[in-house]
Amino acid sequence: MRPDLFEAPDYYNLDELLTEEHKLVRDAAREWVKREVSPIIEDYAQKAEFPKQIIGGLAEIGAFGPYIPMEYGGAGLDQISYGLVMQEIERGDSGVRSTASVQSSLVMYPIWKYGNEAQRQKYLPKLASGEWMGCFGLTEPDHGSNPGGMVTNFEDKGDHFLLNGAKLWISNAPFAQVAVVWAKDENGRIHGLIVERGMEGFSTPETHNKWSLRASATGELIFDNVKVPKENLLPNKSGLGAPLGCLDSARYGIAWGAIGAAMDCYDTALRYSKERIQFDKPIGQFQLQQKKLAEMITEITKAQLLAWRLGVMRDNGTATSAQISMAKRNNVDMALKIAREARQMLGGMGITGEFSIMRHMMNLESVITYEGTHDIHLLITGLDITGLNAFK
Ligand code: TGC
Ligand code: FAD
Repeated sequence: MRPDLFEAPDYYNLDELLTEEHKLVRDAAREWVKREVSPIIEDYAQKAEFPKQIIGGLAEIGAFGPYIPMEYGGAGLDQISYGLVMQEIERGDSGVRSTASVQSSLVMYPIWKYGNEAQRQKYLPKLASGEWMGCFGLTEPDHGSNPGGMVTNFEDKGDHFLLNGAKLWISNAPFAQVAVVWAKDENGRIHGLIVERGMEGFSTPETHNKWSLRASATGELIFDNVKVPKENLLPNKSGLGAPLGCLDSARYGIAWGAIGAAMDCYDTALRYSKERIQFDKPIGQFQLQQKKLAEMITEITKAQLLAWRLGVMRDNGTATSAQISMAKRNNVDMALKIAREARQMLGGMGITGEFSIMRHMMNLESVITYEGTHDIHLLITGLDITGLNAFK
């Protein structure tokens, strides 16, 4: 891959909406991605391997639990800072952002919000430092968009729970020490259980042959009569709303992250359009190429404003789940369209690993599917504005 010459577009001077702390956090993450991710990521994506050596660096830039209080090892930042960190990481690679999203929003968040003090003390500091990595098991082979139908279940055996079932498409599963697993009790009520690597009957086979998120490890979680200690049940929230509450936090981060991928594609195409000569002119001089670039920066700017406003509402506690769905859906779709256009602007070079665009494009096919598909988020908006439920 070529040297990382990324310059972040800020067409509407949106930096003026950020505090000094936001910019410090953002710039530290940006520098780290340039130094530690860009030089290696293409190679790891080609090898279909997660670069484990960056775990310590991710922890240092506050990517593991950005908004988790410092007393538990988190960075204690606000939601805008959290979003900016996700934006910068995904500028490097969506798979690396996935690892951070899962650790923060899907593992640390439920332990912090739904766990008891002993669970917080035991798990959060180790997860914040990256000493332990986590994964989140909600999706099952037969229950993706409708997780409420899950069949993974546990029985109360007196001194422990007995867990059975399987989860599919689980980010970080192949190497995670800790899994937050959603399963039904004997009454069909959904609860979160903390399952640890090494428990008998628990295995995590890796999913191979992905053309997307190749630098992120994905796998299954298989529970074959796993004895889970009773103290590993998350006591403070149950029902489908518990895992969906975690998804709100992760989807918000993705709304920012997708902007990073889009910015990288736009910046690459813009630079290429000034350097590539055809018909004795830089291709950027042709109206068709200018149309593509002008539409890209317009869409990026709109997405930046949407994410920033959502962050403000998250910080003052007024953002709704439906508003988060709108931002996740819009911004990922925006990024995917920009990746496709940018790839065309590079002609044949656009399909190679010399440039990041094709990798972003393939990654975004997962991002538009996970954390609720493009269709599901549209139906959530539809329900919110009409009051009529397409899922029932
Ligand atoms: P429904 O009856 O609407 O809701 C059940 C209960 O949940 C509450 N609720 C929420 N609570 C918090 N946050 C949200 N976003 C919530 N949405 C709903 C709701 O109020 C209700 O509470 P209660 O107290 O009345 O019981 O549920 P439904 O079965 O009709 O399903 C609704 C639907 C389709 C929107 C939902 O199930 C959904 O979002 N499906 C998409 C599934 C999904 O997003 N899976 C993601 C898996 S994790 C993942 O992809 C990680 S990728 C990680 C990475 O690598 O970055
Ligand atoms: P399905 O639910 O089978 O959907 C298939 C199609 O039907 C989609 O187009 C969908 O939009 C459409 N559809 C479904 N229902 C409706 C409806 N009511 N109306 C209209 N259209 C509908 N899950 C986890 O729990 N943890 C993870 O860490 C995780 N990581 C992932 C990593 C990757 C790389 C991928 C690809 C997925 C990951 N997932 C994870 C799973 C992800 O959340 C699911 O793939 C997603 O929710 C969709 O479920 P599904 O794949 O079963 O598709």
